[in-house]
Amino acid sequence: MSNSTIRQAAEALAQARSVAILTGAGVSAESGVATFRGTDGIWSKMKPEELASFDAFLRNPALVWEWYLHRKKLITETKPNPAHYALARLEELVPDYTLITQNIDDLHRRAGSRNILELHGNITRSFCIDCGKQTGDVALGEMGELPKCVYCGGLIRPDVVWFGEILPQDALDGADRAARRAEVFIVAGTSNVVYPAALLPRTAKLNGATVIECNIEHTPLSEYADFILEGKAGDTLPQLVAMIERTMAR
Ligand code: BV8
Ligand code: ZN
Repeated sequence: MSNSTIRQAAEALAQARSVAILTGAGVSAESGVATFRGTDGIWSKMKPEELASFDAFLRNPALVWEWYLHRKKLITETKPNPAHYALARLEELVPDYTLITQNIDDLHRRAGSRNILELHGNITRSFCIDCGKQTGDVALGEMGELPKCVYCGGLIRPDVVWFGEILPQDALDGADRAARRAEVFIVAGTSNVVYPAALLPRTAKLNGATVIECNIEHTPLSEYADFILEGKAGDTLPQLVAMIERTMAR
């Protein structure tokens, strides 16, 4: 990634009143949270249909819970990385800032980001499939019994959006509005293949935004991006924010 690219991207951001960001699993990769489609991605070992769908859950709730509890344990033991902190710092520099994430690992919130739209839910939350009541932490019983709702005895599921499920309407509407008004739209650490999240950068572009892509490889969005910051988000995002602070200080 050339210095001039990052400097021009920083200039665009320093002048922007309204900025939106879409993050994916790549932003959490340096925290040790496996991505989805990379060589060591979660689903290289399993298929999404096997685990991240409501049918899969009804077919084998214990297996799906085992997978989520395993991921939840890994996520609890990890911590935000410089990419998360850079995005939390950027929020302090920009008047109108929206962080839209596909990630369910809660690391943006733990890094101090505040205006977060979670498109695919959050692994730290669960709810009852019968009465909808939210529940906090859950665990499988000693004998592997499934977590049941204290209010109605219904089965509890992770509060994440599975394939074939609609996204939370308020988060999606908020993300669409943020994309439409953004002067700069940053897409960081996502393969841009999961819809409808992958529509957001295109919506921003169509509405006149400057699009900045941060990734270690090219994606289907790259041809639309105005600036491509090639490299690890844990390196490129802190450099970008430092450059913006220098630009603003001038
Ligand atoms: C819906 C929660 C409909 C669970 C997730 C055919 C064409 C188009 C669409 C579809 C289709 N068939 C089906 C669909 C719809 C489907 C979809 O998009 N499928 C795709 C796979 C083709 N979408 C859905 O089903 C959505 N719902 O459409 O509902 C509907 C409508 C009306 C009524 C009823 C239903 C629901 C989608 C949400 C699924 N849930 N997660 C969980 O996490 O367990 S998706 C899952 O993928 C994660 O949320 C993840 O975040 C997301 C996207 O993946 P990425 O984040 O991009 O991660 P990935 O590994 O792919 O990429 C990582 C990137 O980071 C890479 O580019 C890599 O290069 C880069 N990277 C790696 N390291 C670094 C890095 N970059 C920077 N620094 C690094 N260090
Ligand atoms: Zn219930």
